[in-house]
Amino acid sequence: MTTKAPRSNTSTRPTAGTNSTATTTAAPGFIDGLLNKIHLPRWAIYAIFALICLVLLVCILCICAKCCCKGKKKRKKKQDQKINMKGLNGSTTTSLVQPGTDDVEYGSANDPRGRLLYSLEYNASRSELTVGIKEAAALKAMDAGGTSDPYVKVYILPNKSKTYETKVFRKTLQPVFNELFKFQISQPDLNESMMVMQVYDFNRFSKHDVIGELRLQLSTVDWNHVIEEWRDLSEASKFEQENLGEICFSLRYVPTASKLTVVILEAKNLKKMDHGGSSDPYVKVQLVLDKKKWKKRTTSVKKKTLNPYFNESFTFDVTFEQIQRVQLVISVWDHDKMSRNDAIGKIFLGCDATGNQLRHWADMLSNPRRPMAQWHSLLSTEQVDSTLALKHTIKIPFTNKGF
Ligand SMILES: [Ca+2]
Ligand SMILES: [Ca+2]
Repeated sequence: MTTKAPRSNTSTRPTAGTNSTATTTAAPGFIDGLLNKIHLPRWAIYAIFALICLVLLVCILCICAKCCCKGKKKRKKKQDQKINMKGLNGSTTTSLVQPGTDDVEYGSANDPRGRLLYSLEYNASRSELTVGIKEAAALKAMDAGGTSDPYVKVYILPNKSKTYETKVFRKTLQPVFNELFKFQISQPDLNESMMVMQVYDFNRFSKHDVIGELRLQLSTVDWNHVIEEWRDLSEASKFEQENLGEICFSLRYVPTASKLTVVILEAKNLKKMDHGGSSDPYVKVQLVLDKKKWKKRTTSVKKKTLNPYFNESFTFDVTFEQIQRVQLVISVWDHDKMSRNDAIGKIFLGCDATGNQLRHWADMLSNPRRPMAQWHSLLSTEQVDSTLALKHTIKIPFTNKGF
């Protein structure tokens, strides 16, 4: 304590002196006083001062940089929002993964969707039209990572009795399909029909997106030759895609216990069937064996909704032998108190199903004991019924018809 007191006295002395001297010497005097107060060597004080200046400079630079970045981010956010609004199901991640150069492409109205190589051949004596889906090129990327999982649907309008689908090719924009499909159609009908070839992007957990399509008036085709040509895909016409809605259900098969469990989970965007712009949906789960109605169960009715949530489970006894021949028919109905119930849409699964339905069925069979859930787009009842009636199931020798 005693040593400190005189020191403070000596430090005050010069400051008092500066007050009496000229103003020009006031500043150095004051600094000298301060420096004397701090018990550090001069060089250390200068170093600290320099460091403080440096820190301040860095801070100022940081603030400036942040201001600039904010402006950029805002612009980028705007771009991302643009893509999201344009994008279809599940493409939110696309915008996050690949912003920047692709933005222009997403925004433009007539963006290229790719090309399709197809062939057409008509055999008049057999009234048979053979459509070849050869390959596609430069398809539009629909998934995150800049790829698609393309497959092609082929059907004839106005009598859309049969819809064929090619295999799905994973993660490619230039699939080589090389598949042939045959339609029975008379020559007069041919001249009044239109061939539709739609390229879709398969998605495991969401609705499949149309990449593009081709429409051909068959009356304009010269049937004297086999046609084989590349054509640019155009945007799918919204007019014809009657949206009946989608349904999600899970399938589980336990071969050892011979149990097939169907869990009707939910449906969405169902077609409005009632005057109030709504429906009262319920779901019928039906098993068909050898073209005979075999077993049937029904969910509860959900009142006035187009997006019902059911989560209702149904278990059927189906042997391993039967599972290979059975058809699972799932139909969504609108309940009406006063009149007959109307069918909203239908689909069927089984070993002789096609496309998305066949995939779900195959997934179930190849993953025994595991529930496999998937979304399906509903088809018109007429279309499914005609397909079911047309089915020529391969006869497997079967001895025990105990049902
Ligand atoms: Ca996909
Ligand atoms: Ca109703």
